[in-house]
Amino acid sequence: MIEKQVSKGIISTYFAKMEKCLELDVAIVGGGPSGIAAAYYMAKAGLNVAIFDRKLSPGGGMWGGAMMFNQLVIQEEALSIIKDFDINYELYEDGLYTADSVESTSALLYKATHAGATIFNCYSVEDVVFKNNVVSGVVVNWTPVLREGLHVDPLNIMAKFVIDGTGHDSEMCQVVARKNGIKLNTATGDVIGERSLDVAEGERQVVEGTKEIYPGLYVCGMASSAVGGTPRMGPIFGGMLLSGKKVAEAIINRLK
Ligand code: 48F
Repeated sequence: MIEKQVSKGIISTYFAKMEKCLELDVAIVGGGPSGIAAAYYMAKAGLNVAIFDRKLSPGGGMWGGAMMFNQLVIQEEALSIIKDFDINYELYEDGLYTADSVESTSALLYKATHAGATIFNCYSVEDVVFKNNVVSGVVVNWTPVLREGLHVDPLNIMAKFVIDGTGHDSEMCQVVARKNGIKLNTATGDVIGERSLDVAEGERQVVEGTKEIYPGLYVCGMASSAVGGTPRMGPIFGGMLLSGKKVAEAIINRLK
């Protein structure tokens, strides 16, 4: 019966995929550009890595360009990453390039999954696993369960490292600091909150601030700006991609 085969095919392969991810090398919370770029480079290096994103369509703030004008700007320093993802680009001026935001986001998602990263959409990460004062995994639930406010317990996913790629709210940093009374690796020990816009400084500091923010927990992309108190930068995306690549390289080195 084809009807039964269709259902069984989905269920059995989905749960096989999920079981493979119950113990990860790296759990990435948030499938924005920085998290997806990180997933791609780590999967390519042979790590078992998964992204958990609460939306139906991961990609974060990359789909819409700026004010829904679906173009992006990328600076020279990040061009090699654009090339790694086979994204078409055009020179605009002064070392600045433009690309189509829909093509760019699709390319990131395609390349990351094709390289072996697993993406779980419609998953909200509501907490971390915190063992012996080390972040050791994530606690996940269906986004619709949380939206409906249903009283349903989550599942646990263990990971050698967790990356907070949740964007402007740096949700994992917030939750770790709030629930466990610990100090983060920031100037104040807390989540400082992002500063107003300064493109050049924002782009520089988002990459500089990409680091292990607490044992077991790394931060990348806008979550790095938010936790470290550095400026936002608007719709220039080189810093996000460079931040994703930097966190991938740091973790690959740790796990070598
Ligand atoms: O914000 P977002 O795009 O992350 P990013 O990689 O990139 C930022 C840029 O898009 C842009 C910018 C560039 O100049 O400023 O804003 O830092 O994507 C974050 C993703 O995380 C998901 C959310 O749905 C989005 O796709 N997310 C956030 N919190 C959670 C989450 C959570 N608790 N659980 C699961 N997914």
